Amino acid sequence: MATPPPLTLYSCKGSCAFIPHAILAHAGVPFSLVMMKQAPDGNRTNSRLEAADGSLSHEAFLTINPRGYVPTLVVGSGPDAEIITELPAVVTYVASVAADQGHNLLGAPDHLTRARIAEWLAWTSGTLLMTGFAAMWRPGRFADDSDAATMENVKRRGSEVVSKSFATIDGKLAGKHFAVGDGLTVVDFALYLYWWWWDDEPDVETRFPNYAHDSSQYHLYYPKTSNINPILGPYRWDFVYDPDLSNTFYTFSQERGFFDPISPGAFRTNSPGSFEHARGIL
Ligand SMILES: N[C@@H](CCC(=O)N[C@@H](CS)C(=O)NCC(=O)O)C(=O)O
Repeated sequence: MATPPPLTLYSCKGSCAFIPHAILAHAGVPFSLVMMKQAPDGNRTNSRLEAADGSLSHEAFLTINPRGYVPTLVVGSGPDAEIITELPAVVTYVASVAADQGHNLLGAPDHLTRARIAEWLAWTSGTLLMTGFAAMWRPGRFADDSDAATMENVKRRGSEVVSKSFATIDGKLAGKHFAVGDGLTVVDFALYLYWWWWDDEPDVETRFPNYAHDSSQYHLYYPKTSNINPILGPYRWDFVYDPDLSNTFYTFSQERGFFDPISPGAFRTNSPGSFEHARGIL
């Protein structure tokens, strides 16, 4: 079995970087994690991610990924390190490393399956995330954020894209347990994340029953994704449950608690130590 290269994943609570993080955890691939947070002078329109533990300023992060996004993956170290950005590329890379460790999450090795995986990753990150969720939650990326009415319009457009995308996903999952072929692939990890980004939407389970079946019912989904659930709780509590979707994007939401994936249906209350817990599980 090939020795995995040194990997450093830059991530952020509540973010899409959960997907590569979950894949690495699922496959038991060792990696270093740098958790980022919004800098005090950053906000939803002008995001400025910095290391949560103060080890990396926003400017230093931009020298690693000039777009300032997570996920960012550094492969190797020193002058020969390779930096991989953009979710589909990061996911493809970590899945390749996982395959070297005996966990095939890329489906059957045929041309059509490879194209289907690329198709799902491109569509979910390019459309569902970047024009759906981003418009809903980061409307200032799309238009002047000093104009409240325009912001509401952008958010509404974003939620229409998410709704339409969920309907598409639901249709594709009818009668199936996995998105591609008959086994677990990276696409299921992506769909898992996007479900819990929107699972507090009213009626979401009845509107999208096939998708709900696979992603919201942790007790059903758990066997498929094995050991990703322990990392889910610390990821989701602040982003998804930020009640006013304000500049507290990446900070604590004490009042809402977070879903406890180990005991489905239970909500735990945050404690100030929760962020340390997020780091401690790696
Ligand atoms: N096109 C990028 C988008 C990734 C993205 O939107 N990441 C979000 C978290 S889910 C982020 O880093 N937000 C911080 C920011 O907006 O600066 C990709 O595919 O990786």
